[in-house]
Amino acid sequence: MRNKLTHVRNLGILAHVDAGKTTLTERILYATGTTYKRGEVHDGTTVTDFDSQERDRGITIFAAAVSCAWDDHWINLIDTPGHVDFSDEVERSLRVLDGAVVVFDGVAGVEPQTESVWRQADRHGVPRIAFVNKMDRAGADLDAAVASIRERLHPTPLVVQFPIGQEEEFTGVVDLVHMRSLRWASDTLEEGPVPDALLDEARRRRRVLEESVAERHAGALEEFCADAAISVASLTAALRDLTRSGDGVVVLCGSAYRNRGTEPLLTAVVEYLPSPVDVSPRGVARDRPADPAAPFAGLVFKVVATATGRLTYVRVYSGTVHKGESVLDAGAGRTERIARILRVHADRHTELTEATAGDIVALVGPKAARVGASLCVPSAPVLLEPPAATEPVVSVAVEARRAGDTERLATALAWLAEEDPSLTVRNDAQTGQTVLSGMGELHLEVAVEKIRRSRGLEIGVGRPEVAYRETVVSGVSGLVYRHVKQDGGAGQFAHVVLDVAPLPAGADFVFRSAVVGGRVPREYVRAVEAGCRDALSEGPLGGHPVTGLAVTLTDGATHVKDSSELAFRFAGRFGLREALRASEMTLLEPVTEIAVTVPEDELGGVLGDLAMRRGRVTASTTRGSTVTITATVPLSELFGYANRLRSRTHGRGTFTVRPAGYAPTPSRATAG
Ligand SMILES: Nc1nc2c(ncn2[C@@H]2O[C@H](COP(=O)(O)OP(=O)(O)OP(=O)(O)O)[C@@H](O)[C@H]2O)c(=O)[nH]1
Ligand SMILES: [Mg+2]
Repeated sequence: MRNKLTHVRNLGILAHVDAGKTTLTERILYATGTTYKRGEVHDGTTVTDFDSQERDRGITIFAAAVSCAWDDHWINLIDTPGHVDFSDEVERSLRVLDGAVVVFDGVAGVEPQTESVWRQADRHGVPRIAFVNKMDRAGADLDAAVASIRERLHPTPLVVQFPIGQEEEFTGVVDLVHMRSLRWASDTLEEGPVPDALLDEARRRRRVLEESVAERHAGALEEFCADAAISVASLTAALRDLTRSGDGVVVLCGSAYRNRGTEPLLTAVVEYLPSPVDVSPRGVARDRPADPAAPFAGLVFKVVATATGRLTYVRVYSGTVHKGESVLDAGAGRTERIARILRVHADRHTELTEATAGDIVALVGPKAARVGASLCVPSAPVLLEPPAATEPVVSVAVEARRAGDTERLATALAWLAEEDPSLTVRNDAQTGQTVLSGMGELHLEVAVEKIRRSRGLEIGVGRPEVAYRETVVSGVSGLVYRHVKQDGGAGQFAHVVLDVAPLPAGADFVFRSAVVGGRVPREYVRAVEAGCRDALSEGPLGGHPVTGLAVTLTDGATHVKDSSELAFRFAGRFGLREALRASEMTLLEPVTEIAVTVPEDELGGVLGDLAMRRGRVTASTTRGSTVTITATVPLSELFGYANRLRSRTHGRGTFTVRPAGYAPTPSRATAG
């Protein structure tokens, strides 16, 4: 069964923090007979939240892989974290998945981080199914959730179910494709006819579904016009096509916690989401199909240190790899030996003798292959597109409390950064401190705690600081820079004239050449551009990275003997450095969009506090007696906000944050 590629599904579970991803994963494992008891997040007993910090904090931090079988299909599933600080972990998973189930809170609808992961999935072209969860909660409303999906995420929702009963009484769903009821009595699923009382509603909703499908699917439209209805087979086929093309999103509902809705969701995964043969991996040549007989190629998307040793997680895209073989890390040009191949089940593993196209496995043996590495047969190397890494925005200084531990801490930090490319470690030349940078306060806190727990080190941690950038407010034109060394021996001669101008917010760097008459040969122009990029790493205000500028090379001169690419690269670098010193620059700081939900009576205090944190309120929505405030707040002002909000609202307020780019700092921050 496992080898039939069309019967494999590689999917991720994605959503905002707390939507119920881990609980749903737990129920999927239970429904498929993979586990025999149902774990709970709040008891710290789930399969995929196995890390001690995940259990203590009640949130997912690391993406965990599990596999299960359903209806003659093999499903490899990755439970991802929902907290924004771990969005790089989601990005790495999305890179190797063929489909996803996006979980929505039936009360809250689309939440900020769901919107972010939705966009991530859009970028990767990953087909999705929507699961509106928590239908047992007071205030859960499928139609409202679907409306928010339509408004905020812009797909065409194809709603194939509606709930039977609300809150405590939520006992099942009407399946609009097969026009039947599915009810759960304790843990068993009972199929039956649509209850009389719901028949009209079911017919109306089926009609809406048929119309939405017919509008977007030529085959279904033809049938709809001819017969004024669409058969079950055609409807299913059309839903599959629309899901895979991204023209529609099938919506189901249920309650993971109460174990309602899992089985139909699994059936939808098998019916609608693509198999490895239906998707083309980016970067793989056409002659490298998802076929076990093709030459082997796979992408490393996760590296973890465990008691078993270094585990290298690989998505196999083509061919077959066997235990004991040597493979090529194509980017690094290094050969790695595969000692063992493991099927991963969260923190447990089973040994395999081979892995084939479509598989997600962990390898033991590779010593140096990093996240993003392409592994392949040495005779047919191929480079696969690595997952994108995000620039860290928050840093803390870390030091070993015991002088003798410095070396061990350095080793542990290096390991962390290898496992998680969104963490970086560097030594600050000025202060001599070791600086750990990451995506947010929680990200760094988790990282440090991980070292404490796994290595038993005592670590001192400094105050968090944000990563500033610099940008051009008004530039210069006609800046002349001459790089000349002609004092005997091989000389250097490069002469450039540069214009510098600001770009609109969000744009990074543009380089143009306006040199006429071949006064600077093309290879030297490229060298000037490379030099300018070198100069962007340290701005004149405080040595921060420079962004948001256009540089134009307007003129230059060469020397017959002494000009070289190196000389022009220097000229570009020092020329732009001088131009930036002459330009009006400003400091940029990372800003976030924060959504705070509080009871109405706490609103005043929360607004006052946000104002003190330089927050700018952009929206406010009231729902019953709670208010949600959306505001733009500099990241540096949000350190410690979680505790502050908790104490101010006596634990009744919640908030979510997501990155909103960079904005100019007020002058007081510039001074510091
Ligand atoms: N009432 C209700 N609660 C649920 C349901 N599903 C999950 N929960 C609860 O919601 C909380 C969060 O669930 P998780 O499964 O940890 O959510 P998650 O999406 O994995 O969260 P992160 O991994 O931290 O992003 C837990 O307390 C669950 O018991 C549901 O269907 N109904
Ligand atoms: Mg989770």
